[in-house]
Amino acid sequence: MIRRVTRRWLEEVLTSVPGKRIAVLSNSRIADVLDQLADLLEFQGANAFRIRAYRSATRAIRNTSTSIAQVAQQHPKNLTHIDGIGKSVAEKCVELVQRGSLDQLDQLLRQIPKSVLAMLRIPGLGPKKAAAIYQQLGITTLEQLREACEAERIRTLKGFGPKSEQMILKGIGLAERAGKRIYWAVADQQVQQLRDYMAGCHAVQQLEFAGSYRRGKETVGDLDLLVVSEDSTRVMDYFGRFPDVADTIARGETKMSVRLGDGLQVDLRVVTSRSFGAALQYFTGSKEHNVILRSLAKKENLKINEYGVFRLEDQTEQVVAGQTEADVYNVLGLPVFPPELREARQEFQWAARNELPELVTASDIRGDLHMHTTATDGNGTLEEMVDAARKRGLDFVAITDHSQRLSMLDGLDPKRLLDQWSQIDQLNDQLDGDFLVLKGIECDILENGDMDLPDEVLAQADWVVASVHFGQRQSREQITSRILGALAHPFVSAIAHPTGRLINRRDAYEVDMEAVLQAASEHGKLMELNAHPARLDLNDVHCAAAKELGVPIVISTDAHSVAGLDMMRYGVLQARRGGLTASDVANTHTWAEIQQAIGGKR
Ligand code: DGT
Ligand code: CA
Ligand code: CA
Ligand code: ZN
Repeated sequence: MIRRVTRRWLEEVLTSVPGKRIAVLSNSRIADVLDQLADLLEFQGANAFRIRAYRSATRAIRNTSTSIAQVAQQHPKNLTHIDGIGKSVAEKCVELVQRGSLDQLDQLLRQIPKSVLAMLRIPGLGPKKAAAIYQQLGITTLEQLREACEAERIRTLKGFGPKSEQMILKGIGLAERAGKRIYWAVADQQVQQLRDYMAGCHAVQQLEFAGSYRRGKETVGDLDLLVVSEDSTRVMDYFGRFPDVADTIARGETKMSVRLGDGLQVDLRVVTSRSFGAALQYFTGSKEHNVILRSLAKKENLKINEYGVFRLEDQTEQVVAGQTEADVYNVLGLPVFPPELREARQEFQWAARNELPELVTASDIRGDLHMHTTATDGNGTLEEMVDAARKRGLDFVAITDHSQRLSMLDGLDPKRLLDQWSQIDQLNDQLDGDFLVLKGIECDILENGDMDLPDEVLAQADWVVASVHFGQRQSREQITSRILGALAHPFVSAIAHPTGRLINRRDAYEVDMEAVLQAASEHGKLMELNAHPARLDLNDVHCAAAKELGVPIVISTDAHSVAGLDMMRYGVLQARRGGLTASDVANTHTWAEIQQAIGGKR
């Protein structure tokens, strides 16, 4: 186990800004460090009891609401009063909080080759198995590991089989991809910091982030920063002093690339105001979109590049556009495509027919139909979640805690669910029509295709999202038929996170999405776009396919805390990439209208 993808970890993604020093170490951050220490000790073959002690301590640290950092600072002796934390772990906590690192961990990190550490990061491999591979086959790099899998040498080791080779190969792919691209939401935090910082440079006249970030792509490879200035030297000097810059990769007259502390590359280009629009258009991309644009320009006898649009007349080039992005597109007879649509999918056809969709915006959203409370694995109480949703200007929410099968998350059995629903009735009475709380449930679709709760219970819900949490490794036929079954079920309203993927962490399960969307359309059901930055499920392409079939998308935060409600905008961004308008998105409508769509009040 390197780092299981737990809900807490997913929430943490958003609070762990890469490269930023965190003033107070969060519990999950502390647990991550101790887990890493345990991993490396296990890799070295340390005493199993010691490792187990670390593991149970990290579990305890993740599960307590007491701030370990605070206790370690103020009353270090009290640390051992927390269940699961012994003397030696307590000492580690104090050291970590005081020094910001652990001496023992630093030493181990120096001893074990970097490439071996990369092996430890492969999902499903784990320290023990990695150690066996390292010691018995002498494998030290991911490349060697891949070769050994392909040559079927891994299965010669005790405890490994053909299946493990397949798993490792898949894991290598994931680990490699994970190292290269970051979640859009994490890129966004870095962008905000850079924006704030660059605003302090007087030589900067205008500034914009282009590239995949501006297009809202689910993951971002590097950041592309465009600055208008007359003094590129000053801008680049200032940029180089950004506190999180780890090293400068390259620097020229007007171009500079740096690497930030967490490995993220930022490309800076300084341009004149005359060519800002052209540069913004060019560096926003995508490359494929630009290829089409260039060929359209050529037909008009125009040339387009990052400096402007030029007309070729008698061997000379006349500038016809460049200052604004609108000029650049308009001179070619095109509308200004929203950046999210610039992927060379359908945008040019839409423009030709004058049918460019007016994309949904965050302010169109009226309700949030998937969230959890302290009744299961959420951090906010029913009242806190409702209060926070009202403060965010929503009109309605559905409370959708987990169903009983998720027993480790305290999933609700019929009795507890009905209790929660009567609390919701009372809450609605108090709210007196100002806001609507819907009685919902996130009901598991069991391995055999049955729903996790009896029909007579589901029949009383206002809103049921059905999801696959177990048996994700079943065949394409099995999983598809489970989801088709749920869609045919009279009391199911929508399918939650329909492919189960976790970006950079876990692939989507095998499912026939065409058949699923077809069935959703036939039964008048909705499909979720889960807004969590690590999910974004359905993705942009699936959303576009749903739209084609007239299947409404419901964008939901799946919030497990009050802060989780703010993830809505990440979902909206992907919906925009899928070309969805407000009317394509169910939760831009009133609850009464949504009810109509899912077949009226039952
Ligand atoms: P990323 O960074 O991998 O997430 O994706 P992008 O799209 O940000 O790609 P990047 O950073 O390599 O380049 C930024 C933009 O610059 C890209 O979207 C389009 C433009 N661009 C870069 N190289 C070329 C090229 O060779 N031809 C054309 N037409 N455009 C390019
Ligand atoms: Ca980029
Ligand atoms: Ca770039
Ligand atoms: Zn959920």
